[in-house]
Amino acid sequence: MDRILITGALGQLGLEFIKYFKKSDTFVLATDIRNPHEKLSCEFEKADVLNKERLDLLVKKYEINTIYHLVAILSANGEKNPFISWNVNMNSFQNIVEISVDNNIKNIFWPSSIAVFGTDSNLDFVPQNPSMNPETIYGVSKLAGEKLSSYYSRKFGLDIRSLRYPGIISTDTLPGGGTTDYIIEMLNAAKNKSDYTCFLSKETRLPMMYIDDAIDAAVKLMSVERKKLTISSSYNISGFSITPSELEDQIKSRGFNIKINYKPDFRQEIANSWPKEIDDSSSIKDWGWSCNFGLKETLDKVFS
Ligand code: AKB
Repeated sequence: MDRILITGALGQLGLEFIKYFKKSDTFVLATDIRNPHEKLSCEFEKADVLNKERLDLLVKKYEINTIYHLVAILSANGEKNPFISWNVNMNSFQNIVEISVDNNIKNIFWPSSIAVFGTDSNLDFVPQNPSMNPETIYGVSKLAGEKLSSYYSRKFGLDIRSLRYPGIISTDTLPGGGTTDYIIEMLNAAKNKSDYTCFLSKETRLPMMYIDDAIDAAVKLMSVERKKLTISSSYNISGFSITPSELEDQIKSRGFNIKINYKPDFRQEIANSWPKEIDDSSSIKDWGWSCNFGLKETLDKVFS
């Protein structure tokens, strides 16, 4: 039986993983540096992943055998303080690896991101393994994490599995400090009948994915036999791609009378260094990835 620790559990992905695992009655210990706003459907302990001793105690106390390590400072927030971002993203990862080695935990899920790519990665349709020179500290830390995952898996027999997530769309649980956040802000503005000022230009195409696909993909990847996996760093996955102006049209065609202004800020430069479309053929081939929510299905869910 899996006994799962989720770090950064009160973030966008964490809350959805908790909901998912509840359905199968899997034991989950959620940790975060904040307290939850409402009671969670699993165990919760307030803990900072940078505090290795405390996390180690919790892992022992709850007999954890699988870790979903979700703590990260995302792209836009990372640029405001690169040193803090590197510290949180890398040292938390390092602590998780050390704790896993010390407690004989093999199974780890750790999300990477489309932020690992850069302008020389063939951004129109980014392959699994192009040249990668990320332009944000978040992307640099995710790429370093990918390299460390491969290294630690070889060195210590860990089984760290990872996906390069695009922007993730959920309107109940919100992300914080990312570059793809505009899509959720615009959708929520439409639902709340308020105007919206978009921080990216109209024509900025970025890959996105509905939250249910993001969760299903991780759970599926974690359940596949190791020998089927040919990639030890992180897998490309893709949902659909969209620009802010295409999203505006979609929202209006569904009868929402929203006024949208465009005022690109520093996040535009980040978006310019990210993929427009993703080649996820390795995920399809190795572990049977398929996306259930295209643009239409995603918007149907959001506005249901
Ligand atoms: C961000 O915008 O920073 C994240 C990501 C794509 O990893 N949503």
